[in-house]
Amino acid sequence: MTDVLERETGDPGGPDDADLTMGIDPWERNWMLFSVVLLVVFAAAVTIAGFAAGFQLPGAESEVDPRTIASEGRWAEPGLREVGDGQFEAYVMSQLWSFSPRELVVPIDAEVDIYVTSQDLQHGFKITDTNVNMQVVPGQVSKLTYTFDEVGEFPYICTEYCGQGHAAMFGTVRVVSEAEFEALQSGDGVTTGDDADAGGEAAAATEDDG
Ligand SMILES: [Cu+2]
Repeated sequence: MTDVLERETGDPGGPDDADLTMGIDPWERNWMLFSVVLLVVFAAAVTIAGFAAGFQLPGAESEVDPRTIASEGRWAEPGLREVGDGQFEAYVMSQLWSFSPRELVVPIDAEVDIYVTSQDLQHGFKITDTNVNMQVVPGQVSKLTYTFDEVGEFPYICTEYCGQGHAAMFGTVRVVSEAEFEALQSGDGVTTGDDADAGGEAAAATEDDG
C-alpha cells in the first residue's frame, strides 16, 4: 500500500507532520503509553497481593545442621505449641517420606508461625486452599505465618518430587472450633505448650469441668 502510494504520489505515507507530537507517530506514542500503563497495573497487582491479600515470601528463617536437627530443641518434638493468646507455632519436620507430625490440630482464628525443615533432601510444603507454600531445604528453616479462619481440613503435601514415596508424603491441618480445641486439649489427644503448661492447662480445664 505504502509502495503504491509512494509510486503514484511520491508521498511515503504515514502521518502528516501536523499529527506528530515531538516527532513521535501517534500510534507509537499510544503503544508507549500502553506499556507504561501495563507496568503500573503490574506494580499495583503486586502491591495489592503483597499488602491486601497477605502474600508472603517464605523466608529462610535460620540455618541448621540437617544431620542433627531432629534431636535439637523444638525440632526434637515437632508439632503445635501455644505461645500466646491465639498465637501458635508449628514445627514440621520433613524426611523421606513423611512429615512429622502427620496432623496439626489448630483452633479457629489461630495465628500460626509455621516452621519447616528437612533432615535429608529437598522437599516442598504446601497447605491446600491456603497461600502457605514453601520450599523445604535441608540445612535451612523455612517460615511462614498463617491465620486459619475457617473450620475444616487442609491437607499439606510435599510439592517437590523426592523419590518413590513422594506421593505418600502428606498430612493434615485440622481447624476446629475453640470449644472442640479446648476439649481436645484437656483430653489426651493433643499436646500443646511445654509439658508443664499442658499439664497446667489440663488441670485448669478439669477444674472448670467439675
Ligand atoms: Cu516429595
